[in-house]
Amino acid sequence: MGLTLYHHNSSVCAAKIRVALAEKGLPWDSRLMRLDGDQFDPAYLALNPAAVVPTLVHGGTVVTESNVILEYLDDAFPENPLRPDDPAERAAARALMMRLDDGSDGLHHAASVLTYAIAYRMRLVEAAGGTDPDRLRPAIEANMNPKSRVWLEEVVYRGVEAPIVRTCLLRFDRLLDNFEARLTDQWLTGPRYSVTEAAYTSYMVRLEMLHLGFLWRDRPRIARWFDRLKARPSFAEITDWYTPENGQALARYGAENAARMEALLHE
Ligand SMILES: N[C@@H](CCC(=O)N[C@@H](CS)C(=O)NCC(=O)O)C(=O)O
Repeated sequence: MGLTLYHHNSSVCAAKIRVALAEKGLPWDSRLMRLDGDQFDPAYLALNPAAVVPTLVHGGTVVTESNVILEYLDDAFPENPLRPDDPAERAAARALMMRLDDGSDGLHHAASVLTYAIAYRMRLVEAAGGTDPDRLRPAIEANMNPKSRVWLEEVVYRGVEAPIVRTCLLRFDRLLDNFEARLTDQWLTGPRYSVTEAAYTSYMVRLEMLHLGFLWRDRPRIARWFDRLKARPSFAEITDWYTPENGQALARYGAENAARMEALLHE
């Protein structure tokens, strides 16, 4: 029974699964989504009614929600376990993974806000020929999932000056405080590489691509931990999938906004 993953080039939550599959040494078939409307195809909605990636299909079993997929992989394929053995460390791993989930208070949401505010909004600004809300509104309506529109409209209009951007930056700052304190050991939740690393590496990559690496400039344990993650073969499962266009947009606008983002942190 093979594994099939529906995913996307630059989706941070789909990258989590590719990393875990590589760490566990599991082969899989790729179904790459464009997320340009194909997520609403009835055949895909039957697998994932929320119309998001990732979705894992294993024989007759369909699993959605990236954190649930990570746990499913560990249960279905116990070899090379990713969850810690120790109950306290396992609980800590679960709690950290939940921080990614927690709706509009969560870190996944924060990553989306930062990505749009710094970089991806510029596609819409370019399509609209400027930042005038009356010209941007049709571009937003044509390009964005209605669910995302609720919280991203302000970010598209105001970029990094939207108040929610600072809130999301501080959310990562607090997380990294927690990481720095945990990393007295080699890994975040215990003595071996775990599901916590699989879950967070793609978010670290996104922060770095957006030139937000100043968040760990004074956090040396995080810097060393991130270097160790980069040295693992599974790291390529994040970086190799980015399209050059997405990578260039994140890097270019990240560089342009880096000084302002660092100032926001200290405001
Ligand atoms: N809680 C879900 C979040 C899934 C999610 O938001 N996926 C994003 C990509 S990272 C997506 O598919 N977005 C497409 C859209 O909003 O249209 C999970 O962890 O699987």
